[in-house]
Amino acid sequence: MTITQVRAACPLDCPDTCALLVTVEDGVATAVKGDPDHPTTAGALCTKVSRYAERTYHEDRLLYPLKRVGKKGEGKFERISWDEALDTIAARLKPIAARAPEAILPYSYCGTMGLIQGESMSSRFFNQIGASLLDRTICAMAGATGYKYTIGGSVGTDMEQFQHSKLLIIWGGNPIASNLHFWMRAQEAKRNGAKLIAIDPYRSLTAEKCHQHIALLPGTDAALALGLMHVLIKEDLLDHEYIASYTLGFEQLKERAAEWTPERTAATCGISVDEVVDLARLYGGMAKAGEPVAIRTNYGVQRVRGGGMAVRNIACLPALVGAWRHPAGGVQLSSSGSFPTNKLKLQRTDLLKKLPRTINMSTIGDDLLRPASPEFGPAIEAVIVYNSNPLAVAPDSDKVMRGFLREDLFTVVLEHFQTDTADYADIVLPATTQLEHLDAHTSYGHLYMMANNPAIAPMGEAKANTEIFRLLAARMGFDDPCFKESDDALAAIAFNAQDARAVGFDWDALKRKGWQRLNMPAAPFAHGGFLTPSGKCEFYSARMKEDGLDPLPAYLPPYESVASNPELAARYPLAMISPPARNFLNSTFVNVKSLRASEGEPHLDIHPHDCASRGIADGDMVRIFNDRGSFIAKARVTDKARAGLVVGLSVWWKKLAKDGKNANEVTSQQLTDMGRAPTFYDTLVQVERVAA
Ligand SMILES: Nc1nc2c(c(=O)[nH]1)N[C@H]1C(S)=C(S)[C@@H](COP(=O)(O)OP(=O)(O)OC[C@H]3O[C@@H](n4cnc5c(=O)[nH]c(N)nc54)[C@H](O)[C@@H]3O)O[C@H]1N2
Ligand SMILES: Nc1nc2c(c(=O)[nH]1)N[C@H]1C(S)=C(S)[C@@H](COP(=O)(O)OP(=O)(O)OC[C@H]3O[C@@H](n4cnc5c(=O)[nH]c(N)nc54)[C@H](O)[C@@H]3O)O[C@H]1N2
Ligand SMILES: [Mo]
Repeated sequence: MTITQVRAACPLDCPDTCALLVTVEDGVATAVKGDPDHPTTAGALCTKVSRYAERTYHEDRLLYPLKRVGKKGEGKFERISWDEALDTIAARLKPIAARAPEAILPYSYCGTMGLIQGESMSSRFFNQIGASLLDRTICAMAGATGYKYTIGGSVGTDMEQFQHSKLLIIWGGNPIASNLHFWMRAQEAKRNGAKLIAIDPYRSLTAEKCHQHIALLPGTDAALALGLMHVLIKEDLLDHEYIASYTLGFEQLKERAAEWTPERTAATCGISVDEVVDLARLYGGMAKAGEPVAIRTNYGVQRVRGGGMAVRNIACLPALVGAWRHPAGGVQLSSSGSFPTNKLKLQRTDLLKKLPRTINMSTIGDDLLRPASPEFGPAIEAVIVYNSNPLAVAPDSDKVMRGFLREDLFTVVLEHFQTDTADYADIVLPATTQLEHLDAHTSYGHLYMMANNPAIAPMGEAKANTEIFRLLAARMGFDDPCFKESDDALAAIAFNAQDARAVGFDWDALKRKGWQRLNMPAAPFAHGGFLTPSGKCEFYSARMKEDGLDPLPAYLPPYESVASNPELAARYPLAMISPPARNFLNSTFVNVKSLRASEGEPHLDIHPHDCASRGIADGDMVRIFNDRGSFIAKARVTDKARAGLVVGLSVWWKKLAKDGKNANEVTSQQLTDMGRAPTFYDTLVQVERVAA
């Protein structure tokens, strides 16, 4: 027997991007472990990725190309050859490409975060066609945009420093579930005497383990940040020197913050005046005493109408108190902007003959149903889905489903499994998993370039995304040499070796080592150097003004809340959020039995007050509904959800739920204030008991 260890990287959409060691025995992957030498992975993996081999060898893996023989959505398919699949696709796409290339739409997101199996050969293919561009907004665009206006780019506190923080504010994130290796460092900080505070409408697994939990109303974080600024300024808990040297617009900010008294803030956020004042005093007071104070903010705050502004306001706080001076101070939203990637070369944007229209992935429901018009352009006639499961993850799911049901729509899905989306495909193509293909990775939590070596041969007739698009390009008659480049050749240009941060990047060396740290200072903004046009932390943003936004930190109430929309709340009085479940990764892993068993079945956490009037008891089946749709879940009566809030951990595969539906039946296609992102956590619903 030959046993080898292969260096790999976790492909999942999670900030941790772990370094993996895959044990291969006679060509079979028998174990997936965390690399003990990689500083952030530190030998530990989440339960999901420990089961990655189980997922790869799952009995339901798609192993052959399939064509649909039943109705759309029915899930009846028949095996075909690769030749038949590729010929069919090319025959359908060619006439559309010749007549109205923008009627072709790629739909992809982060099933893999890989630079190679994500958007490289695929983008080249769609650029050559001149297909519609996809605005990939579904996750992080609101917050990234708000952060960019303020800080200049997705750069923040180095994850490897958080264990030295003395105050850690975990703001709109549930790291025990979704950022485990940050949480390990937060635990270390706690053992070193740090105070941990969670700001979250829900007592998540993480909030439960913090010293303090501030349970504000969803979508009110921007107001809380303004209230904190008010107290910091009023009580002079400021770093005047830092403000004078490295920030822009303090005088205007001061005026704006003056409007946000603790009383107004507390009323807006549904918390106490003391919670506002005490948090500001602790944060500003510790910073003034020279202690490192850090904020780990995450995407939970930005899935609401004012989500961009919420992140922007939070990102202003460290500069006010000079927290950036310390490596273990500041704020982290994402580290993705630290990586000098070569996306233009990977994606060959220059292949575009003219700039096509852009379709927002978050409004795919409406857009698939839109007829041709001068404003919209041609109706969408063909969708190629890869690395995504829109039927489960996109908002306003009934419309998404009706879109994909269109008889005249040609749909191709590249997948590992027969997902909810694959059920609507005309052609399904089997894709390889991370154990079977090569890739290069960045991270949005840490600062390491990562390599993923294939550990095993492709299962069945599965092919890597890149190979599928190479074959399709050949069938379409594309002869640019870029369609012949190998995955290794692509990976070799993934990072810009001329950039000081990636200096010395060499793909062969990275493949051998598995990971390499970027050259980044431990405290990125200790001496200013913000990535904004002014080089300062912009309390006042001229770019926001140009973009038609309030140039100062502001508060935009949710579209749907009791306070902001009383008419709607009269019918649908409960706010609903649907954050990630610990044992799933969005909709990935829902079909892995052991992980699904840990989650049980779709649940709805609901406060005892909200149950009493509705006659709901723990364990009852309830229907959650609004004008957009409904789904069924089992009620868990608990004060983890504050009164007026219900929580349905997500994202379930619809076809594995009793009613064939999930939380996105009730979420809306309204977009955020900036970044054109979805508002998953800006949803009013009613809940009723259903007969067993
Ligand atoms: N296990 C697991 N890990 C994951 C994922 C997964 O599905 N499962 N998904 C991955 C992906 S794609 C992402 S983007 C990240 C997301 O990870 P996080 O950014 O951590 O985001 P969420 O888990 O969506 O939300 C975190 C918390 O925000 C809270 N929240 C909801 N609304 C609000 C609000 O208005 N204000 C505040 N302050 N808090 C609010 C929720 O209750 C939740 O506890 O995690 C990644 N990691
Ligand atoms: N209600 C609600 N909805 C949400 C969210 C929420 O919090 N609440 N979170 C949102 C967020 S943050 C995000 S990021 C999106 C995530 O949305 P998606 O990016 O669509 O994520 P997944 O649901 O994990 O689906 C990814 C699919 O890609 C497939 N895949 C993985 N690797 C490969 C590969 O190499 N090749 C191919 N062809 N396929 C591959 C997987 O099998 C999986 O089915 O969901 C969003 N939807
Ligand atoms: Mo995400």
